[in-house]
Amino acid sequence: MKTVYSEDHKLRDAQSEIHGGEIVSPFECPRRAEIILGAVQDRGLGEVIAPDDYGLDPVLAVHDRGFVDFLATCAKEWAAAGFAGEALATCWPTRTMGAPHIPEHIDGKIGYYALAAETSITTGTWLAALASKNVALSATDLVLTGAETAAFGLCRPPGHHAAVDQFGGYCFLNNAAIAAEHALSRGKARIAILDVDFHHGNGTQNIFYGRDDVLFLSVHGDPLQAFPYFLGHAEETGTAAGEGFTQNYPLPPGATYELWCAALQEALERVSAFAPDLLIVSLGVDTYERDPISFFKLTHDDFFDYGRRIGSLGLPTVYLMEGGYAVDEIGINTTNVLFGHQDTAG
Ligand code: OKP
Ligand code: ZN
Repeated sequence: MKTVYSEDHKLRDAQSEIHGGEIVSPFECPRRAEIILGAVQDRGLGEVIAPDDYGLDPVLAVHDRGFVDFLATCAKEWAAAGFAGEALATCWPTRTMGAPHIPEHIDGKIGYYALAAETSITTGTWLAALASKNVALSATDLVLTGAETAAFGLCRPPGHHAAVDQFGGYCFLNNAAIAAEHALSRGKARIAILDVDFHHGNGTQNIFYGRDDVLFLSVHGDPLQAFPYFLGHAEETGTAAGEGFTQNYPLPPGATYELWCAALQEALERVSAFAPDLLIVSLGVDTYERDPISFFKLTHDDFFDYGRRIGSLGLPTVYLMEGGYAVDEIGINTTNVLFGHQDTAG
């Protein structure tokens, strides 16, 4: 399987994350991608190639124009306002306010576009996010052109929390959604997105919630107990034409692989019944037993096992990297899924 990778991920190198009331060094760090790349090369998964540049059109097919402009200029505006630190949201339009206007001051504007406070915006963030969506699109094109039956986009920063006009949870542009929309624009009729990251893919769900051409399925920590806390419940199944095209599988703290795998099997049956032209896997390996911010208990072998299950569907498949914060072991866990896939898909 080929891997698409861009060094530009390194431009996203934030120093601050709000965690447990402290400012800590971010869990989502450049070393994550370096370790995954190392495992891809050391284990001989396949060729590693650089992405093409797809410009902004595929981004604007998914995200709001004002949001995109905000991401591109936020760090500059923050510095121009006289703030010394990295840009962080501290004020939101909350449940009692609505948002009748978008604030002009960057301190308010960042709150309007943020879905959480932990994620800072730095000067390199926008270029890294652009490179990450190029990685996703290039990996998708490897499969769309028929050159490959599966591909791996080593995206960093991740994307699945980014909504039409919101960033947060370490995500800025929704790589999986951008890839899905791109596949539709290239003549594919039905896309399935399977999100196996520990956290619910609220952004992806938001983007396709009213649509019947993109099936979204997510297995994740129960939002009553885990980030993003306000979306990802089992009763969220889509709206209007999209009714029945979203399915969530929230699982409780300490869920075993047996339980996790039963949910995955249900999701895979839904994928098969939908008969998509393309399967996009939002691949987060923060389901790992030693992940520092998650509560599932998957082992190295479990990643290989579920990769086999996904591969056995026999679908054209694009894996796009999302989370995973046990950095020393992120490479083995990620490549185990990809080798598992190859084991059954051939
Ligand atoms: C990104 B991805 C603060 C909770 C916020 C953010 C987690 C983002 C995960 N203590 N944590 O889905 O792996
Ligand atoms: Zn995650």
